[in-house]
Amino acid sequence: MEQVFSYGSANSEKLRHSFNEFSVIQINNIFPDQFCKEVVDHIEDNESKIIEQYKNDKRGLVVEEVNKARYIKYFDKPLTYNFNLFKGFISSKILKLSSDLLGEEVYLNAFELHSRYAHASEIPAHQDNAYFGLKSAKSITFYISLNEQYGNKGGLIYYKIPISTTMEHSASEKPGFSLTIKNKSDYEKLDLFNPQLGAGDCTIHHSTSIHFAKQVPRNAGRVLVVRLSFHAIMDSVKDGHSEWYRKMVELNRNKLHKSSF
Ligand SMILES: O=C(O)CCC(=O)C(=O)O
Repeated sequence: MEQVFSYGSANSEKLRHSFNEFSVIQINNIFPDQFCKEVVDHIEDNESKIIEQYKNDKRGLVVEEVNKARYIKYFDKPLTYNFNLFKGFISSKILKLSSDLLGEEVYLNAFELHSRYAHASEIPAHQDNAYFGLKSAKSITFYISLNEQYGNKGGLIYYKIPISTTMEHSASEKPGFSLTIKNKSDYEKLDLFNPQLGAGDCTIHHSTSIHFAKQVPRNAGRVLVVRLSFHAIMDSVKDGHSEWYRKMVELNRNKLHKSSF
């Protein structure tokens, strides 16, 4: 079954079928190259200014130092920072795709800018709903690449698994991603989907999709990503999730602390 589509080339039933079967699909050319380039140029030209402006927002802005230069790794306020530049990403085509694929009325839960650059650390295999803690896992994520991005150069790689298969998570030993699937044997024999993304292409994954990324090789170029997640209006967070998650973050910190000695 097809998993890679060009924007507008397939009807919603075909897209949903593939999405339900694999929990991730790829849509090429969802945004024009020129728009992506404009956003990348703006971020790169104004990076120090953004870092200075949001320096006290420890949760909303994560900065990493590479070769003595400071780069945005994660930023959760692009819409507040420059609504005019980013508003194109919350257009009706994205909203329509999310409610068609999820089969639910949705709301925008998060709009973030992510960046992967040479040496960036690996992302452990996880399902997003372990972080969200939604009762019905009714959530969908658009991962829109603003540059070329490949799985073997540190981009996201997915396991092919039908939606709604839920795995147990525990604290990871990696920085930036506190959770990982507890038992490797639950997923490691599954087939992989390794997206090859150009600027303006995206993957769309369900919150039960299993995905990970390898460390970015030192010769890889920097990749910027706009990541949007939508939750179903009817879904809500499980009782006790926040306490469980806080405990996992604590365990993750302890593991990181131990491994730095
Ligand atoms: O680029 C990243 O930070 C990884 C994002 C991720 O794992 C996700 O979209 O669920």
